[in-house]
Amino acid sequence: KVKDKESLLRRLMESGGEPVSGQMLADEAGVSRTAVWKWVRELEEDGYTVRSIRKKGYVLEASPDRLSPALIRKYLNDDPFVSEIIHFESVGSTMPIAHREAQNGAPNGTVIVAEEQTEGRGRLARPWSSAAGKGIWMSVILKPDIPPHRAPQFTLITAVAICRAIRETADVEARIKWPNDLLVGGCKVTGILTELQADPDRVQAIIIGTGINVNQEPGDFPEELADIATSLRIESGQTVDRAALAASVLRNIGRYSSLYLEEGFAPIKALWEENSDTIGRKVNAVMMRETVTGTAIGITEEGVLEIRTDDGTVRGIYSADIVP
Ligand code: BT5
Repeated sequence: KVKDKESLLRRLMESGGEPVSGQMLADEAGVSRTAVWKWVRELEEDGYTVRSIRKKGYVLEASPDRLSPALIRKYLNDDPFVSEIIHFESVGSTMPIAHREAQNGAPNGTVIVAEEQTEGRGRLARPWSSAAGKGIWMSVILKPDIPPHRAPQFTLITAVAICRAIRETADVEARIKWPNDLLVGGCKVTGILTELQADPDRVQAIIIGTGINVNQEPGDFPEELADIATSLRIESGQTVDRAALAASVLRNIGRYSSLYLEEGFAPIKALWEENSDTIGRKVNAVMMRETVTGTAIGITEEGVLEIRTDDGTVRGIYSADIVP
């Protein structure tokens, strides 16, 4: 039902190019035709082109490159996972907003997405570069009924989901670097940040932050990232539709979370290992107090990375930075 500019946009998108009568929209919304016209004006201010055809109604002629909830929903095509999409032009970080929403009762599948983050962050409060209109800076709220020690597996579930979404939407093969990076050609294209609200024995909410570099060109990254970061556009040579990619990421997070909750970690583990850039490599796992050196041989059911050191012992790594 039409009730604001977002729902009006959805209606115009669904009409598939047929004019939608202003009077009909006004009646449906229980507002005046002038109010409908004001929503149309707001859409035009957001960069949409809406044509008004006399005696027939409104037609959506062009959409800007934006992560508008209506556009993401169009691509989601009735997929049941996403409950609400909250969109911002510019925020500090989507993470604290998602935490607040989760605490205030937002359901499983609530999504916070921003065109730009001015204080995007990674693990250990490291900065995450989030230029306006160039990527997918998004936090997803999940509320699975699981004990807290299983929560880190959602980083791996998300990595598998984003790999697939990137393959489907941008035709780029990304590889997973344990625990939370996706790489293309050795450069970082995506970072995942998983945070938790939990009681001692039960998860209240998992907040999954996804930072996907989509349409940056080589000169767009800050200097310190020039050699370590890449984007889907740089890798594929083509601009990627961010809304289509965001929808695919969300659909796949929904799909793989359900698979995990129904069948356990085994199917995820297999997919993860298939897409892994870490397994089989000689690595250094750098942790706060020590560095473990050896060959990465696999992940456990808990998502712990196993490294066989040179003296043959196998060490389980819960959290570290992996460097060559
Ligand atoms: C991560 O941390 O990779 C997790 C990044 C999560 C970002 C999302 S965006 C939506 C949500 N809201 C947030 O505020 N965050 C989440 P970590 O493994 O600690 O990696 C951080 C490091 O990646 C930095 O120290 C840089 O070296 C590098 N980096 C920063 N921005 C980058 C970018 N855009 N692309 C590639 N590498 C980047």
